[in-house]
Amino acid sequence: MTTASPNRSTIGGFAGVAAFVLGLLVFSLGGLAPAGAHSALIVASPSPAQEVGGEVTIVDLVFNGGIEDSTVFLEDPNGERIDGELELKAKNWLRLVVDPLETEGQYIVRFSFISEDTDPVDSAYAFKYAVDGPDAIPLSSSTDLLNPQEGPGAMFWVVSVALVLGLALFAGLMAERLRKTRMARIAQDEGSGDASTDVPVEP
Ligand SMILES: [Cu+2]
Repeated sequence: MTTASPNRSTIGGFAGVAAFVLGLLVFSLGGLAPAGAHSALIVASPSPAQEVGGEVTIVDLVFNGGIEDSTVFLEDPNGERIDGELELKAKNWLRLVVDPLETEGQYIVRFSFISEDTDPVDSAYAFKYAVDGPDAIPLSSSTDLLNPQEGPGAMFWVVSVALVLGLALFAGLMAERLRKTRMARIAQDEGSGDASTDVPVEP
């Protein structure tokens, strides 16, 4: 009996290649995911549809990724454009500072930028200004949505590696089990005579 050894290494090799390809797939998907999406608005103050009052001079926009070459301006209830001073408070946080709003009614915040994935994004939302409305609350730098991690977090890699190792282990166990089954069958087929001496001893 000399076929058991090559079969075993063939199965083991196949399992290894399968685990490697799977691992490669998981890692490449993980690497592509964050780069494949536009940076989108996740938090704003005033927020979309919110009614604010008092002295409103600040519009904060926070995105789920980095932004570049940004433009932000307001349109007042008469459709007049209001420009202000634009600050990049963080790589994903824009602050527009304008003169205190006066005209009551709907304001449109228009913003455009180049997304982290190099795509241009052009969007807008509206809020309402009423002198007696509730105060707008500008964002503070303690907001945990600011400065998101670059790419997938550490937990993603830990889970990926564990998954690949688990799959490799499973494939190895299956290969070993298959080998044992096959050898048992061969032993059976060859009868109780000289088969027992031909089957290699378990390592
Ligand atoms: Cu995009």
